[in-house]
Amino acid sequence: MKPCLTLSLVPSLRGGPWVLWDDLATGIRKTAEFGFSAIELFTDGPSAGDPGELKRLLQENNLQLGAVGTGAGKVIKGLTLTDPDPSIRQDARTFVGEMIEFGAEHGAPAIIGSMQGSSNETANREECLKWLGDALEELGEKSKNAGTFLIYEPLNRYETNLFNRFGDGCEFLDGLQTTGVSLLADLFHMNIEEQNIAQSLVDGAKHVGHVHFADSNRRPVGYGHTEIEPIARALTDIEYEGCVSAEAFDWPDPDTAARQTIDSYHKYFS
Ligand SMILES: [Mn+2]
Repeated sequence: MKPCLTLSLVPSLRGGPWVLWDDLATGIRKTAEFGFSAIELFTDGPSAGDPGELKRLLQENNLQLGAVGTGAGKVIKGLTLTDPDPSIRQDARTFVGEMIEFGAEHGAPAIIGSMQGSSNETANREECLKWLGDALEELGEKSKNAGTFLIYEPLNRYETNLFNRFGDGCEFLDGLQTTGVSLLADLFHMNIEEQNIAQSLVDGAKHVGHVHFADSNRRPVGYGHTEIEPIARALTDIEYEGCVSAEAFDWPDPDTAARQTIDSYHKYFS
């Protein structure tokens, strides 16, 4: 497994669930110094820093790009893959496609979280699931062809009404043609929705492609009440080899949050 830290390059979203808020060079240097082996980036679009800068910084600091988030498509541009307006859905697909290409340049998958949207009075659940499925088919294949995969994230009930539970996400993926999509196990969302997080990970083992490592209150692991030990054991038992990525608040401050996360990682995974 790879301990991974999150860096937001979008200062207007301050207060969101990312640990570091530095510029790219500082964020990458700090991530390596804290002892992480990967970094997950949240950007406002398909680039970070000057041309060539990200590749150089990752190499210099011996760090992998763990994943790129696509949420800016929704929170900044107002796009989702299930908007009732077909032109907005198309723009959403185009944006995610660009993010896939951006991540793939550095060997990293893109994450579809809030970009999945929700059903509502103007678009019923059945329609939304058809649009989401079509988008995942196309974008999953695009990811595969780019040498990576796509990550779909079930969210808790307050953030989407499409898929909240990990097992429902697994079933949805099983019904798709593409094999280019895996699931994100976000321990914060799962602590709201699952009966037993560890068991859900074991049951859905083949689909686990990324982990968001956060406590019950979205603070760094150790600052909430989620019982991490059985979850860590489940991830070890299923031989999960991907990122364990701190999508957590920078509480009480970014450096302490990063240190708390890497300490928790070593406590539970070694
Ligand atoms: Mn997440």
